[in-house]
Amino acid sequence: MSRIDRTQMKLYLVTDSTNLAEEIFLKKVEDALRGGVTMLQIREKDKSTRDYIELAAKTHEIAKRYNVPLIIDDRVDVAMAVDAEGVHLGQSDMQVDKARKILGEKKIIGATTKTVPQALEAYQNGADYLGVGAIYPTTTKVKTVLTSVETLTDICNSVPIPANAIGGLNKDNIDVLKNAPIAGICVVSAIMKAEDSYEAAKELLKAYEELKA
Ligand code: TZP
Ligand code: MG
Repeated sequence: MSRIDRTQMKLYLVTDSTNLAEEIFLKKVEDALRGGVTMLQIREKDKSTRDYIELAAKTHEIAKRYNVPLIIDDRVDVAMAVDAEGVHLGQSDMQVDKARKILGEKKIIGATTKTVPQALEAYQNGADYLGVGAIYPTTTKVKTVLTSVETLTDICNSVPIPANAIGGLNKDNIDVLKNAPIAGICVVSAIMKAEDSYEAAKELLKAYEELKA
């Protein structure tokens, strides 16, 4: 059973509400969805559980209008509380098999993997997709190590589930991904920090589609 379609991974936006008023944050998310974002993850590291749930619920209402799945970063409980479409788990978060037990068969589970053994483990434990990176240095995630395009390619080829690339990506530097068998790109700053998130999403999607044409 497939909980996710490869084409939904094309342009994956991971949000960051740091320094943004809620109203501006939600507008940016909606602008990005209008611009063509195909999958959305809310990622909050500093919020209380209650505030995370409240913002996730509001974000989910918007995502539903665009028929885009909302994935919750790190937190299986928050995903359940807002009935999000899924959760994204890193190597220090809840194990994929444990999350699968809690969430059941219908929810999407994504996993961050940096090596082929991690990718195989995530797949065998029930992950639906993989996030791989950082491809370029990023200020969004501190202490992340870089992943080469070669390792990214090996990961994509090691499992039947879709994988996307993340980390410092923008419309002008994705050429390195031309031959990598990824399902899409994942960005934070390129959309969240853009003056116009609608234009930024539109241009990124166009750049990615041209790259892979
Ligand atoms: N995981 C690896 S890099 C990264 C995450 C969450 C952050 C990517 O953010 P940006 O702003 O697109 O570089
Ligand atoms: Mg995490």
